[in-house]
Amino acid sequence: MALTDRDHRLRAQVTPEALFHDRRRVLKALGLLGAGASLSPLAQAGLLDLFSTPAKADGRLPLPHAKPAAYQAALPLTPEEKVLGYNNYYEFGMGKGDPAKQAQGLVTEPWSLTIDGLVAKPLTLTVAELGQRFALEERIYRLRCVEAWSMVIPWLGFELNQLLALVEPLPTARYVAFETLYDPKQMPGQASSRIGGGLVYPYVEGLRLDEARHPLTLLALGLYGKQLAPQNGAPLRLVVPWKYGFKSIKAIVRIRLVASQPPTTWSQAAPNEYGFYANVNPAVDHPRWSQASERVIGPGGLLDIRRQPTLPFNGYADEVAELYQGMDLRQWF
Ligand SMILES: Nc1nc2c(c(=O)[nH]1)N[C@H]1C(S)=C(S)[C@@H](COP(=O)(O)O)O[C@H]1N2
Ligand SMILES: [Mo]
Repeated sequence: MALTDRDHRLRAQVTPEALFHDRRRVLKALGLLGAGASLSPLAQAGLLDLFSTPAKADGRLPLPHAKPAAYQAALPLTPEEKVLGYNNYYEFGMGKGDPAKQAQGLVTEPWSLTIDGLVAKPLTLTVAELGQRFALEERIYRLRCVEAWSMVIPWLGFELNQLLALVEPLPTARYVAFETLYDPKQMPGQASSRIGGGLVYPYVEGLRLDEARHPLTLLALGLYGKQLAPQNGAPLRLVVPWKYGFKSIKAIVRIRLVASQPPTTWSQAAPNEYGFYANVNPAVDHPRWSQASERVIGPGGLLDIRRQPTLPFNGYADEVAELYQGMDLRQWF
């Protein structure tokens, strides 16, 4: 799908600055910029979005990349300021605005990634080497959080499959395990359960080998044409667009090929609420809320609070449904 003229116009119009001022103007007109105004919960969510916005330039370097037509989805993008300001990253706190504030000091360079386990050629590469070895592509993907909000993000990355091919998985390898940096000095949530929500750290995730090899599965080094910001998982994170966002693990230091299903952080924390597969599925509700629809964090202003139906496999069913043929997706949620 190529970008239409309308997509280009949409993109050009929705600069972070324009959006920010527009929202302030609306808030002012409504008298909501003073303290104490009473707001509906949904409007409050919009206000929280506003106040979680990082205002200053962040020094992210541009990354050269191709724009393959197949991945330029004609979807309204979530503005960059919202992608940078509304995050889940419990290593830096549980509030949506915490990572943008608390992660800025994270040292992301130099950074090494080790790929080992059941492979013929284990390998350690720096992120700089990864960037040299693999050509980056821009891929516009939907991101659907298990909390029932969604974004559309232009990632920069390469297919994880390319990296897996390099290390040559052994026939006994059936799963891939991922691990975030463990450094409680830099990641305060790892040192304090009050900040980090009591998860077991380092954050770990996993995929079946065929999921990891699927062409949609991306190792991302950037978004919106530039390096990842710390709050989005710099310097290197996973993106698996048909699964709930918690599968897309940030700040990866190790990828291990293994024989059996590896433990994953959220399914360990609450096994009845978060499964290993975590495929986006409108028909299987979270025990505490419906997954039938989602709140769109899109280009709209404060008062444009939209919900849309959740799509099976987050809209990627044509590409990935075959991976799960014959599986009961209620059981393997
Ligand atoms: N290490 C780590 N990775 C993580 C998380 C986290 O808390 N720690 N949160 C996950 C969740 S729940 C989501 S929705 C996405 C959010 O990515 P974003 O903040 O870049 O939008 O990151 C995922 N990756
Ligand atoms: Mo999430």
